[in-house]
Amino acid sequence: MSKNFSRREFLKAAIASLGTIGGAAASARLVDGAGAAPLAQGGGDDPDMGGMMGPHGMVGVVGEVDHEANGFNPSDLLTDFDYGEVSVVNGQTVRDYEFVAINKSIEVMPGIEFPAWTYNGRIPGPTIRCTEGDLIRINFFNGSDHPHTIHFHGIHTHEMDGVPGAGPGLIQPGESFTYEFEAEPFGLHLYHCHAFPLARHIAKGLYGAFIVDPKGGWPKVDHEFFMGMAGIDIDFDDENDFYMVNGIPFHYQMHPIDIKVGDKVRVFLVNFLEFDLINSFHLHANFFHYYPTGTSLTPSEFTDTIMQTQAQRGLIEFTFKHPGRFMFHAHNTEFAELGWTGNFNVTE
Ligand SMILES: [Cu+2]
Repeated sequence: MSKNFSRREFLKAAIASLGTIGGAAASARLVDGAGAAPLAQGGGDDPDMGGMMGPHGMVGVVGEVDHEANGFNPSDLLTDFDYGEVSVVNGQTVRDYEFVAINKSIEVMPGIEFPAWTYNGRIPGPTIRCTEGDLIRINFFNGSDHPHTIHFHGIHTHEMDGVPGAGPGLIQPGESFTYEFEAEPFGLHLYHCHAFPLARHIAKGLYGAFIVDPKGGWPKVDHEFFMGMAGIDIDFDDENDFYMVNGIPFHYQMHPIDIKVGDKVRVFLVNFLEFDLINSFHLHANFFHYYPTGTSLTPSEFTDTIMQTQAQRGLIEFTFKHPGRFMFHAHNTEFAELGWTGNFNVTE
């Protein structure tokens, strides 16, 4: 695919090529909100949606990726917090994790495979969750065919920084290393591979969230959801072709997140995006409190839209007053049309 082949052209090409594939399993077709209503009928699990069409008449997709073959389902990743193998040593909580870097083909859109690099076979990698002051040990084995690392955001020693030239540096295929540090400061952080070229190693899928709860915990809520925003550069031209939360474009548009009127909801939102500087999150028909990086218990803002540059993250808290189906999506509208869009299904 040539360098000048734009993402729009890619999208059109995808529509053209996939539209000719027969059979239910392979009937993945990108549909255009303006004039392709028949294509959008009958797909997905919710007739209210008119297939996969969002209320804005946005671009959607017909068909479903094979979550089982992928080894993860974004609906599960929302609440899949990994507390590790827990032990207590001299009064300190120790959390051990096993991380393996593996090459894996992920079906990111129906019929479209992405040759990903993953931590533990999923995108994003495990959502590490711990409490401030815990000792974290990540036993990392590189089972892939490229050198990788794990670089954690947070406070730690030079040896544990997970970059070339520090401590063990690059972990070669077949080799392993244990990253070890105390979890600080409390907040919402991330980890990712720091081998070069960095953007490529991250965009191939080597990233995940690292949540450090404050010692007394955050105020109690009814739901906590993790959302990792990112993009997919499917043709490796350093430009994203799809955008998504938790690995699969359009997933929460096809599978809305169920909550109830009056529920307190907390979203741990991380921007893992490469190749585009800014990402954003907009919630419909509501406002939310925003806690940048989650390092303070006092919100900085009461708003309905925030932006995050690369590696920025924060906590979002809200309660719906009215029932119905409400969108959340990037307010970079092009990102929304290329997959970064979803719905909350709010019931009484
Ligand atoms: Cu890497």
